[in-house]
Amino acid sequence: MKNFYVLTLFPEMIEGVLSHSIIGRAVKDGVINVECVNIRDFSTDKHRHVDDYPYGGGAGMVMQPQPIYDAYKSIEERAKGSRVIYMSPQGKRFDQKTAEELAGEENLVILCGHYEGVDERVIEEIVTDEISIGDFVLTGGELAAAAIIDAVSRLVPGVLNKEESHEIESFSDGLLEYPQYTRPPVFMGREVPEILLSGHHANIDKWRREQSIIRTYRKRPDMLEGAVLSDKERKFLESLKEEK
Ligand code: 4H4
Repeated sequence: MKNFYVLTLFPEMIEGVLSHSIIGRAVKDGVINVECVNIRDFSTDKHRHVDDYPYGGGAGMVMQPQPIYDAYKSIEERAKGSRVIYMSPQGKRFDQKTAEELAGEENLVILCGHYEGVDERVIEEIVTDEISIGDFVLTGGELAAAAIIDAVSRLVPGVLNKEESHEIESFSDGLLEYPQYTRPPVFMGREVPEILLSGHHANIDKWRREQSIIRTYRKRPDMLEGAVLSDKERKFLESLKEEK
C-alpha cells in the first residue's frame, strides 16, 4: 500500500488526524502518501454548491454527482485502476481481515460522503467497494476514512518500527490480546502478574495465550469459532466453560 486518495469536503479533517503520531511519521518519511482532493473545488456553480435537495422530497440534502465524479477523474490517472471505497453505513463491515487485504493494494481511493449521502449514480459510476465501520450514522465519512487509513497503514511494511509492531495482535490470530503491563511493579496496590517477572519465556507465552483465550471467551465468544487453538488450548477453553 502506498497512496491513499481521499475525496472529501473537509481535507483538513483528514490531514489533521493523519499528520500526527505513527501515521504522520510514515507520511513524512514517504512510506505512505495521503492526498486529499476537495470535492468543492470541482463544483461548477459560482456558489460552489456540492449538494442539493433530494428528488422525491424528504429531509436532508444529497451530494450532487458531478463534483464528486470530476474530483475522482482528477486523480484517476495517478490512482490507475485502484479500488474506490465509499464510506457508508450500508457497506461491508470493516475488520482486520479487510485491512490486511487493502494493505496489499498500491493505491486506494476513498470517497467521504456527507449529508444524507451521495447521488446513487456516481456510486454506480465510480465506487467499487462500500465499507462501513459500524452500524451508526456519522455526519461525514471522514472519521470512517481516517480509521480505515490508520488500520491499513499500520500493516504497511516500514510504518511501524520494531517496538511498535506487535507480532501477536488482537484479531490477527483470532483471539483478543492478552493484558499488558509495564512499570511500576505496583500501581494502586495492584501488582504485575508474577509470571511476567520470571523471565521464563515459554511459560510467559503460555500464560499470555491462556489470557487471550479467557478474554475472548468472556468478551467476544463469537470470535472463538474462527480461532486457531492447539489441542491443549482447546482443552483449556473447555475447562473455562465447565467453570461457569
Ligand atoms: C453515507 C450517511 C451514507 C448515510 C453517510 C448514508 C459511515 C459508517 C457513515 C456520512 C455518510 C456517513 N461510513 N461507516 N457508519 N444514506 N458515513 O456513517 O447510505 O444511509 O462508514 S446512507
